[in-house]
Amino acid sequence: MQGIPPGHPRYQSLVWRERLARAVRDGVAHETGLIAHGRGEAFDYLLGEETIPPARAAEEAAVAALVLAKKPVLSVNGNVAALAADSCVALARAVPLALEVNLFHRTGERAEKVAGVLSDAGASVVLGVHPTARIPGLSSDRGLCEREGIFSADVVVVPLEDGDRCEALRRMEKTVVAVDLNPLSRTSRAASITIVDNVVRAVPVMVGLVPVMRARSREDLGRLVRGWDNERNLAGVLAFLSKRLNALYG
Ligand code: PTJ
Repeated sequence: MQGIPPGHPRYQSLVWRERLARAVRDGVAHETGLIAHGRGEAFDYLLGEETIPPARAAEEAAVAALVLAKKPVLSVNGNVAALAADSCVALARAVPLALEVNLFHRTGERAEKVAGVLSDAGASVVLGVHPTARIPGLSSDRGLCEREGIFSADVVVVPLEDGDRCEALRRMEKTVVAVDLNPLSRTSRAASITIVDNVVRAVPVMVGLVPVMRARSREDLGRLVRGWDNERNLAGVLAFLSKRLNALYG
């Protein structure tokens, strides 16, 4: 990326920042998306900026749920479009699943821009620009969705989510897969399967796992999803974190 020396020790992190800053300038990401990104960066730093074993296990369970799903949908906001549009489109093709724009700070113009980023990345259909339904019990614009998309989906992937919609989707008895670097967030605790990993790593890993999971029997995948203990996995993330931090200056 222009102006960032490739040899810089924090090169990749600076590239993601620059990408997000540009997305804000272009009206794709909301300005508060920069704050959300900073919080994510801090957690990622603590995790060692890698996909840790409990995250990998959650990614496997999530892909198993997607492969078994009748109507899976991936929800895309401004930050996700800025950071992971290509891999979201790749996941949409691999599973296959529907892509739906869903914004907290919603304007019609930004919804169209986010859809435009996904189309430029190769998506043929993007839902959510013209919402036709509302998630019950959710008064924010996050509640606006498409009847043929998130509203009637059985599995919904929600990267960088807020707790309210995650809880509302669970009340609708959907399987909710969250991607959130903060293992303590309300979203992380409310989701059915929480992937504590950076969306820039998590989605490509999930794309790679689709053929792996498809090779397993449906009974085997069903056992994996039914037996998933999200609280236990989050405890595993926290145990990993404390062990890592204690070992740093141990
Ligand atoms: O585009 P909009 O209008 O829908 O707005 C999107 C933001 C991100 C601004 C909105 O969803 C928001 O305010 O999110 P929160 O409530 O700040 O939550 C974001 C969560 O995602 C936090 O727990 C962060 O730690 C986490 N997070 C931030 N960056 C990443 C991340 N998780 C995974 N990968 C990241 N790159």
